[in-house]
Amino acid sequence: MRALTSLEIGVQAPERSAVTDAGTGGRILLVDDRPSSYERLAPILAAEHTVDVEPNPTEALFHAAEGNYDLLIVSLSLENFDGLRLCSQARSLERTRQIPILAIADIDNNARLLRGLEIGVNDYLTRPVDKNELLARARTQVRRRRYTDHLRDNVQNSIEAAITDGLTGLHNRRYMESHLETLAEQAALRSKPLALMILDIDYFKSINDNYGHDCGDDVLREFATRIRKSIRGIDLACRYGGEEFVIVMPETDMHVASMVAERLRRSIAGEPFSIDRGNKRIEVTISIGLATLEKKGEPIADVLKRADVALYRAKHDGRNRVVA
Ligand code: GH3
Ligand code: MG
Ligand code: MG
Ligand code: MG
Repeated sequence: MRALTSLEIGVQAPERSAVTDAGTGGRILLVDDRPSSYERLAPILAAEHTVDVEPNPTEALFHAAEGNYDLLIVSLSLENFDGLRLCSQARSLERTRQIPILAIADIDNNARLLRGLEIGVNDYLTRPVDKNELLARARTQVRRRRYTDHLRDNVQNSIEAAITDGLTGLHNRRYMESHLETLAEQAALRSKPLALMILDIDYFKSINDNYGHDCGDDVLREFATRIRKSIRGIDLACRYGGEEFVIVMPETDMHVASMVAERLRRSIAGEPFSIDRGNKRIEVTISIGLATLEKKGEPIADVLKRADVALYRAKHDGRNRVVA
């Protein structure tokens, strides 16, 4: 990869200026191959933003995809390349699609400007570029970019929060229930087995009573960690409620599921939980109820019900055991 030319022309990241502190200073990639042009524009922009200049459009696209830019400023009158084509490519690539583009056109290029707006250029300037107009338009695009990033992060966080159990980081019951039916349908469609287990910590109430609720929470977290370590990527684990967890295992028959459940049960009983930064060693056992999809089209709720009945028997028969 070719080094960017920003340093060659003496444009560097500005000191933290008032504008940068206010959060509007962005990272700008200026795609321009005429020294007379970028040697004037880059220093203007550098007063408020971090500016890189790239005269080569192919390189520019590469940098735009890798460089975490807030704004592309593209000269439409490049010597050896169509600036519009660059804009169009930036709009079609996944990694550059969301970066705002500010086009700079020669004044007689009206048709091309319209074409640019159709392609998805966000705003434009015509030469000769007015300093304050350049700054104002760049600032607006950077601000908008920051705002949409912020919105997107918020949406992603809310989605995460809605499907995750806050204590253990496993999926929550809602997520599990919205995916169970699909997993069952996929299994039926591909004639693959599907196993489901419900795990319940034995006498968890006494753990709370003996060590306190916070230690109880630590036990739940540690249990979740051990579950995570013992399942495959295609398995789905969730905290179903309180101290009860569900693991769904696609492409797993009863024989294999029993082995997985038994191994997990033994590993929990065999290695006391280290809680309170190792201060406490708490012995934990679990009971597991196991069931598999019996026939195509069977409602997954029936499988869940059978696993629950099996769990009840495991408890009734003395706990610390797997019942299918
Ligand atoms: P069993 O062997 O029959 O399962 O007995 P148990 O004590 O584990 O079952 P029970 O359902 O009587 O008690 C479950 C306890 O789990 C009661 C409840 O206070 C506790 N619990 C539920 N959610 C949490 C939690 O998020 N944190 C902690 N620390 N305790 C919880
Ligand atoms: Mg119970
Ligand atoms: Mg319990
Ligand atoms: Mg329970």
